[in-house]
Amino acid sequence: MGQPFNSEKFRNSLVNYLNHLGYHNPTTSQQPLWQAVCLAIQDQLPKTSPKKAFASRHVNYLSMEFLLGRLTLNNLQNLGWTESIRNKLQEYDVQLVDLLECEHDPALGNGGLGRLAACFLDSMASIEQPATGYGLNYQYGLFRQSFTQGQQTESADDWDRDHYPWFCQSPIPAVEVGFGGQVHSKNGILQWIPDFQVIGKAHDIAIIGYRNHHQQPLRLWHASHPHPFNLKAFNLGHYANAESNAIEAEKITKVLYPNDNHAAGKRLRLMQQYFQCTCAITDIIYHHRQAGRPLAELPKYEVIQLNDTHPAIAIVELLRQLVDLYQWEWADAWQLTQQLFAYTNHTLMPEALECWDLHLFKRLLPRHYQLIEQIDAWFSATLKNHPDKQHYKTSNALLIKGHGKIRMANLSVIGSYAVNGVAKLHSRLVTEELFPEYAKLWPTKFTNVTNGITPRRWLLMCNPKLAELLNDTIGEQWQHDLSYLQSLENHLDNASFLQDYQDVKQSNKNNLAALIAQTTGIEINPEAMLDVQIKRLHEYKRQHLKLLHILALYQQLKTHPDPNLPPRVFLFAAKAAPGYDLAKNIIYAINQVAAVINHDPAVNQQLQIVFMPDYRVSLAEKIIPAADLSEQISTVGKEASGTGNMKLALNGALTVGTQDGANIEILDHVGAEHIFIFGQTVESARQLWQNEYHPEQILANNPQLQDILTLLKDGTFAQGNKQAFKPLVESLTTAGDPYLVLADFASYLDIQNKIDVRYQHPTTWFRSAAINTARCGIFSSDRAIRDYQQRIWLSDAQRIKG
Ligand code: CJB
Repeated sequence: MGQPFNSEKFRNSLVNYLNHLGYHNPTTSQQPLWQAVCLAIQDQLPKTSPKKAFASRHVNYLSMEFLLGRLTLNNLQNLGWTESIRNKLQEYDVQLVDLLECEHDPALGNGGLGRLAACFLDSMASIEQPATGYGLNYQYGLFRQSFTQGQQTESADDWDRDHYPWFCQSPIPAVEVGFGGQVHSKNGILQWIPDFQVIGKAHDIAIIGYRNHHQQPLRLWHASHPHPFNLKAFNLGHYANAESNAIEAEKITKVLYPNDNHAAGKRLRLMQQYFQCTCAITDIIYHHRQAGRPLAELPKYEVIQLNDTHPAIAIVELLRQLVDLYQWEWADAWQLTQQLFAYTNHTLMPEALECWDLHLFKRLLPRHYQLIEQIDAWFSATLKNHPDKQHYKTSNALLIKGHGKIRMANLSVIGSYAVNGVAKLHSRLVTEELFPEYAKLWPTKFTNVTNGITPRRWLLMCNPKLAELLNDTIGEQWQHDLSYLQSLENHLDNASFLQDYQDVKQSNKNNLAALIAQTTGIEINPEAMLDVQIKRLHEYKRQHLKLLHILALYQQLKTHPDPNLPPRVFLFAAKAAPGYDLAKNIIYAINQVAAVINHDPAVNQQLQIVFMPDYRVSLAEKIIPAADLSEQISTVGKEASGTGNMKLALNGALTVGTQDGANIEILDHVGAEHIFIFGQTVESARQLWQNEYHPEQILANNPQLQDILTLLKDGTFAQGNKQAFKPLVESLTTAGDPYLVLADFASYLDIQNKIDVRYQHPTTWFRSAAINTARCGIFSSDRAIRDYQQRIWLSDAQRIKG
């Protein structure tokens, strides 16, 4: 049930805010009007949620990233106020859709990991799992991307956090956070005296549950200096020095690191992590004590869920606060710590597993370093009677002094009572490949929770036409429990339902076609199959495999025109980390190939390529409802789960995918007839890697592949420049093709031919699409949160091992 909306109060607040912003009527320029509307809505929100008795512990979700996307429509929809506001604004001749475009996406995350955190907040508020999200209030979010002659260029993403209207006042005490300095011993008591102090201030965003009058905070911390201006230095004429402390402190929450699945190992990043964790731990303890509860009861009421290893230093910070500030015995403090933390692993990629340089760490956090040595010693002691003691110690220690490294994943496993992967396959590989020894030592610690997506944003909000069709066909219950989509199965033989389903897709494609024309100038054929690959640009995600497919079609059509080949639009959207040269070369290659193919009348009736710049949540919301085919073609074993795969399948795109991550579970649910699976299995890939994979042999035996690589090497797509795509070509050949692109090429082409055939039969195609919608209810993040409750967050006695 939605909350009651007070139209009169809204009008008064709106006028007041506009006056305050210096405008005198609601038909004023859109940006301030949007702000005033959001503030006027906030005025009607209750300041706190009604108190209820909750069975589950309070969850503290620690994440360096929350990729929220725009909040305005999401909030309106969850409150049930969209129509009221739409109508109210129409009285002033203002269209809600136009106003919503004023909101700049809060892009405080890179990709899947940050977006998952945002979906989980929505679900926790909607199913009333008490929770607080803890993160950073970055001044600049993920960079904005544009293309200059086909190459990615980046610019700073200033989302104007100081005027973001969805922040609300939070009466939370500021937190002091220290860095550097020395540890002194005084009367046998160790005392850390940092040499640089910053202040953390909290900014809350209310996360509004779906039609349940419930809201809870996402608490984002902002760093500043307690004495930002040094008058003495200024008076002496040292103008730059006068503000150097402020600059140093504010640097901490200046910008989001733009790496996805890659740890850069920078000092500032460690400062960010420590800053965030100290603020969160201090806040958690503060609220616990405010409630009159003894510290020893923390694990009875609280859980701290670590979203990957980025906030793992929180484990050591809690230990430090207990030992140093509250004078606990080390062993007691460590025992409590281990009962409080749970760790979600999101990747097996070695370059993404964070290892801190020991010297850097020790200089920045000398007290924490000592505590890490003690944890390491504790771990060694637990192995005292183990038959394979030495091997376990060397392969599992969190400190490897010989290499001068601290391994954060090891710290996370040792310091947590639960560890989970994010899809069945991934969780199996976590125990088999990443942490085999830990899994033997502590088998009950490890579990799986398959990821999920919020159906509010990823269906109800982004695909209103499909939502309406679902309401008309099966009623509205699916909005509260996505498993109700199953009842669509009863309508799959109803020709008029399938026609309506197809019409919704076509209408969404027409809308997207208009947006593509507006943003790129390319007029796509909206009747063509829309084949989309939208995700971060990474070799393991294999946008270059898609490119090879396009080149195969191009060459085939050039040499043997085939009017029966159904037209396709290949749509890419992806950002490459600014320092990831090969990923940028792949973007460049796709753009250059697009420029040639889109202008070649011999092929452009059947092949069109669009690379939409600046992929972000609000763009995903427009692409996903329109997609026919969802490309989920990662190298097996590399994509922990994927969540774009779930969003696309739910919205009726058929998946072409490898047996990787959650693709496998999508296959299990939708059935093999309604998905296109190809390529190596984890086992066959493992064998290839173990027996020295030879891509050159594949190439030698495949003339089509040779021709395609020649096209990339002979300057066809780069005005004669033969070097333009050298990094890409080398990665597939001389560099040994580590992501098995050539190994999967033939199988990929084969499945794509089958897809072409299937697409020529719309009735079968759209029946499969509707089946995907009907059978993807399981991928709701509400279900994922319930799994966390059952498998991880409930107390030991209540927990069911998954
Ligand atoms: N993931 O987005 C990131 N960044 C990382 O640094 C590590 C992993 C992704 O997390 C998603 C949420 O669990 C997964 O679906 C995805 O496979 C993984 O790459």
